Amino acid sequence: MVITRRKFLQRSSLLATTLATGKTTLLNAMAHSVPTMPVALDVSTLAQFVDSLPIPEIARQQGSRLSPSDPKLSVPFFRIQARPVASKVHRDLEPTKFWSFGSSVPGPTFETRSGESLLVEWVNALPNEHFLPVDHTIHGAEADKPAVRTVVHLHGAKTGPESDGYPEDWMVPGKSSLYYYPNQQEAAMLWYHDHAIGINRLNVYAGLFGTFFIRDGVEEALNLPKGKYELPLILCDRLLTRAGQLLYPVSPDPVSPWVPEIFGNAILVNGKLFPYLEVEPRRYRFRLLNASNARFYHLSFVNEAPFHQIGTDQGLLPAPVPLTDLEIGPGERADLIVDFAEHRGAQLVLKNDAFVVMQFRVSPKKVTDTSSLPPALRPVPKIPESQAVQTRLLTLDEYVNKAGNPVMLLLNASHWKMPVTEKPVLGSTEIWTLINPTNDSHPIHLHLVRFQILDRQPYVPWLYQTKRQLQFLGPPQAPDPNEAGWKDTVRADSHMVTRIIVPFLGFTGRYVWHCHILEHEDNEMMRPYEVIPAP
Ligand SMILES: [Cu+2]
Repeated sequence: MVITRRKFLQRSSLLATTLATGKTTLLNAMAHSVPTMPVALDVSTLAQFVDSLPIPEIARQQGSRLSPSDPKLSVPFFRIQARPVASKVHRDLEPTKFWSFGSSVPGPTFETRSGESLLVEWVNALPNEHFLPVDHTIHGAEADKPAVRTVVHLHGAKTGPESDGYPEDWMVPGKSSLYYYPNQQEAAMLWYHDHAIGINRLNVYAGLFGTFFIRDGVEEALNLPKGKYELPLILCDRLLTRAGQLLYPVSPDPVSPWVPEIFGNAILVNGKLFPYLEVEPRRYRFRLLNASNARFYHLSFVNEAPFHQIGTDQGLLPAPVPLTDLEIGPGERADLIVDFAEHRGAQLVLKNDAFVVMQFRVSPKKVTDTSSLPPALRPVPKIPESQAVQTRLLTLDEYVNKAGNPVMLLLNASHWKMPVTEKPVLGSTEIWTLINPTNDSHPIHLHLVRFQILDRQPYVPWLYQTKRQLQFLGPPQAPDPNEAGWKDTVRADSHMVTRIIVPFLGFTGRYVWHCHILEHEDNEMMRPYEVIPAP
């Protein structure tokens, strides 16, 4: 795995990272433009492992409605409100003001089965003013637009375009949208989050996200740990003030407060800082989601305890992959099995490089574990490259000002509003070749579809930028073993060409693809694409 300097810095420290990159960050903001900006919390002063890990509540069905696809059927109906909440992230901090789809952050978890559709009325019950710094120079967030807008995207879902949360389909406070999720897809951990154009980074940072599980018989037949032995671990980092409130950094330019990335001083797991979880000495299944705006995590146990990854963004891997550490980028998910049987009576600390994330307290009492970790999980037939009818070469572009600070990012040098150029045919398979000349690793997400990673290959960026010549500096590298399943978000590493193979199935219509570093996405590393009917 290639680790770029920027990525190393992202991983290596918390607040210090934003200082070390020399970009427009909190330090600049504090030094130059906002003398009254609150002081960031020194998290090392807080006691660790004093709060137990919260588990988000399960979303509660509110009756049934007629199915939009078959009016003879009625389907479960949910009504979920985005609204302000206050939630304690640590015993010794005042409640933090968030926006959430539930009573705390993350919002409620949906539990559903493959092929069982449902309806959600997403309600905007937020106030009319934003509590985080909106940048009106950013496309879609101009001063004539309402400050508070939201639209919900279910990340990883095969959903019709009218229910996919197109970034311009936002609603203002007091309005709602009825979305239909057919769930015609394999078991996986999806997640819902805000996707409003130009302010998505602020709305997700405020807390507008939650998870959505699809189950199926293949998964159930494996006898994996379930019930209280299967838990979500939702990671997000936040910059907290001494008063325990959210701080979103701003640039030194008061007209354009956008910053290219943010890194918090606090890593929250299911909304808590340094939580602990009491576990039995047996197997657990942890469904990990990186819901952070920009942070890549590099996770391991302090005692280097081994574990297995059994699934990725879009469901089960062909076979468990043994690991002692795991990298997970923004938007990605990892399905993990940790067996605590060998650790009776021990306390295992999960860390992100040098930084403590959470603690597992293993009971000394012997238990019988009836779950299994089968050697084979679900076949993932490799899509042959010959199946692709089209190959698209797409660049990931960063633009800097005279001081070398990023001011905008684009996909294929194209703004959001430019005509749609990617128009795959429904039912066809394409190869998307992501050419990354920047110093960042960008997690690229395509809506609607699942795909497989073909390879990554180092290349000479300047030759491609000046002469459109792809000269490679080494052989193509196969995806990591824990990426060799169905994905919906792929790490496009710095100075690498990353190729994915994508069957476009399910629906025709307008969707988006974008970088899942939300600061990039908002400014404008996002493009529409359109699935067109077969001729
Ligand atoms: Cu990016």
